[in-house]
Amino acid sequence: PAVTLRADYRPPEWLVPETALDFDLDPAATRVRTTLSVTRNGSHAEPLRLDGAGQEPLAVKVDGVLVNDWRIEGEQLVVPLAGDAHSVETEVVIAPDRNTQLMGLYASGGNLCTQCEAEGFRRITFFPDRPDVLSRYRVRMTADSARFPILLANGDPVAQGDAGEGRHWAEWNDPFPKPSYLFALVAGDLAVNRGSFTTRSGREVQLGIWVRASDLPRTDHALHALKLSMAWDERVYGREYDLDVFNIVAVDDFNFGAMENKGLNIFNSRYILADPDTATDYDYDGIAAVVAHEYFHNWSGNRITCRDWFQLSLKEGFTVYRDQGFSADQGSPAVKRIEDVRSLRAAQFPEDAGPLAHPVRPDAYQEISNFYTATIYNKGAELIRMMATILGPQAFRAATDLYFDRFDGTAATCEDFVACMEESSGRDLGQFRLWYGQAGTPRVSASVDHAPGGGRATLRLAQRVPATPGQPDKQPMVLPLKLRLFGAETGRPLTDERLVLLDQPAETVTFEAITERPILSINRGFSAPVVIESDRTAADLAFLSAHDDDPFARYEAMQQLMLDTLVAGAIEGAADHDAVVAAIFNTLENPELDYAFMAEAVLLPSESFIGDQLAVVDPEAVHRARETLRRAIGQGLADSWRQLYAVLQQGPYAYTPDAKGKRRLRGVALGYIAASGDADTGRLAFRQFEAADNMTDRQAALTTLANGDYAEREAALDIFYNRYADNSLVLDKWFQTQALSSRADTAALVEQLAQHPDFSLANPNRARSLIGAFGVNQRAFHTAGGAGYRFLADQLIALDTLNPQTAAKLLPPLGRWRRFDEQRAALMRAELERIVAVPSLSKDMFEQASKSLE
Ligand code: HT7
Ligand code: ZN
Repeated sequence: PAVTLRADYRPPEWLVPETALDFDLDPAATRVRTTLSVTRNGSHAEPLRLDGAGQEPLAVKVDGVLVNDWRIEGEQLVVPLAGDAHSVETEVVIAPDRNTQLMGLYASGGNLCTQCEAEGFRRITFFPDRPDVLSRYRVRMTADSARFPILLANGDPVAQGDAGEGRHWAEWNDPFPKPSYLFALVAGDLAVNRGSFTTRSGREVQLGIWVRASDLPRTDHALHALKLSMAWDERVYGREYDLDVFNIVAVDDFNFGAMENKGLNIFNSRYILADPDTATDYDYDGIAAVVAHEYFHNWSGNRITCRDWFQLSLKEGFTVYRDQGFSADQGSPAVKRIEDVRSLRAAQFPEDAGPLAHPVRPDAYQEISNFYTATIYNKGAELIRMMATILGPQAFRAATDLYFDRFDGTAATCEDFVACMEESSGRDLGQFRLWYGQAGTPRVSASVDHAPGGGRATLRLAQRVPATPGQPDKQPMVLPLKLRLFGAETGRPLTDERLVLLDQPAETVTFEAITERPILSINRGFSAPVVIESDRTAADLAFLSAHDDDPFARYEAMQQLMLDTLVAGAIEGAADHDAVVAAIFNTLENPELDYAFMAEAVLLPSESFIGDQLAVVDPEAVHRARETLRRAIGQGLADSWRQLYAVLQQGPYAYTPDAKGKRRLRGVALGYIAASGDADTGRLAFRQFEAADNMTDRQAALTTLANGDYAEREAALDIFYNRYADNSLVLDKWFQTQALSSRADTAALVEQLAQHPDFSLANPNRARSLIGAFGVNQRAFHTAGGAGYRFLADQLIALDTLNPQTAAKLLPPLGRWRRFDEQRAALMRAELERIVAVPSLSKDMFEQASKSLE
């Protein structure tokens, strides 16, 4: 398969200042007439090369005259051009209703919509489909007036009218030059929730959230989040919106979360639709974060885009960093940081340690869609965060101002961004750039020496970046580590917080006037995305979990304490649980902590994360160790959980930080009550399930019931199913809850659920809710015998024929074979080999599966 190399980047041979698109929309046969004004870029004799995918040119005109000297090379349309500026017209017919890949123009729920990032535009029309060709688009759509009364595209609406014979037309004009991946149109029968926002310079922007009419009551949260995002970007980054309209359309069939098309965002409906009865607090938070993320792309992505796809993290890492800041400002920054680090560890750390590891700025790809990864997005955001930490808030803001000013209207690189950070602050980020090129999660060892009675403490730090595919040797990185010392006897801070930039393989840091044994608080706020290996004792960690003034460090100490206990339990079959139980008790009793933080702090690490700490993952041993500790916490603190469960009961539903925190902690309390094994658990959970006036409480109860062997389990699942049978987003939860169950028979149940009449691989949300959830359920997926591996491979092979992108994203659990015992590893490899051998496998799947075998 063809490999695209970063080093091969060349500027485009032809530019396209203007693009006019004329769509005659029809689900079965849509005619697309495209007129490009093209100009030669530099002096060369190359023909114009336009990317296509699957379509045939029905006609090609140059300067209005039909020509026939064009040719097809691979999937490109090659048109010889004599002069330096021409008009080139093409005509194709495409079939949106047969587009199961959901890339290009496709049908969803009777409507038509587009998805062009990364290379979907070429499935609509012939075009130089690369992000550094910026063009002004004018779009005309003609469609059946009854089936498609609403016609939307990028930019501003300019005209509309009747086309006769029951059809109508609309024209949209986007004044901002943009790459083809930001093109969008929507045609459908949609209702709108309208709002408006006045920018700080006085532009009144018409906002619209477009959904099917029955979903309209579930759009207020998204609209509110959009207004908050617009205000936040003005206040925090000085960025204003730049068009008179901003539309969002929700569709049910979508490969990703959402798409930031200029002025016309298209969303997976799960990131728009919410009401208390159908969406959890987690869903509400996710909606606000994704609405913000897509809106923020208007500057970090659209006004300044990427020169090539190797620079993807330029827009994605920065925009994730921006949406994380937004969400932190809406609620608790500490809890948000904990959530972000938890998802980094769940998705990115394993990616960085496995066969698909790649740098934040990759060097090569076969299929770019495979690079929309946790590394590009979440690790990319950590890189921006580290630069912000190193520069400090004012210098960082000055640097982003410089970046936005200097590169507005252009296609830029990660290097351009770092250079702005450097130029604006005067700091040398030469070595920091290694973060963009070296894959792998650095490991930092930290130990403190202090002679009893002495005044000096010496902190010894050493770093090591593990080898990753294609990168056997690594250079030391710059690691910004925030740290502080606390006194073991008095409990007082012995130092201020310090920012240490570890840029050598090993360094020592000394602290004077340290009069008692110091306890190290390190990587506070998770200032660097690294693994810390320290010799802190259980007592030290328990101390920090109770007294550290940095909330993240406090959480982290508790996690480490739990992890040490769980790893000992998994390896030795037994562990002392007392320190964890006592630390949790102290946390629950601390009046200074809010409920949301408490809930995060007392949750045990996931089975996968515990597995990540072992040389060879033993899924059953991990499960046993975690369940044993859960039971010890449940039983040891039974009174606390019961009391909390009662006290945290609330009146009518409210979506406020306090109410959310209470719901979260109450759900955690229910989980620990269940873990204690008390006989009334099923009844208690079922009562909550029935009495709940919101999905958060109902889902928490259902999860508890689904994980156990309760008499009420089946009834709850049936009631839930019947109540929400016509709501596909909630049915996704029904599938997902069962696929994530910790029960021993989950693998068999998931196989049955794949035969359920409501299960379909054609809808990515549904596929992810069952197949994706099963893949990350360590115990179920790795059930001895390999049935889970076979099932996943079968599903992926089937899904690949419909939607290769979604299939390829669900493959990584099979690629983790090196982490398991020989028997499991052989079974996993066999399934990967079976996948690779499938004739006509997509390049998406081939790349993921073949790399996973290497
Ligand atoms: N920038 C968007 C990426 C995206 C995407 C990528 C591949 C296939 C389908 C897709 N839909 C959206 C989303 C974002 O990061 O905001
Ligand atoms: Zn994004």
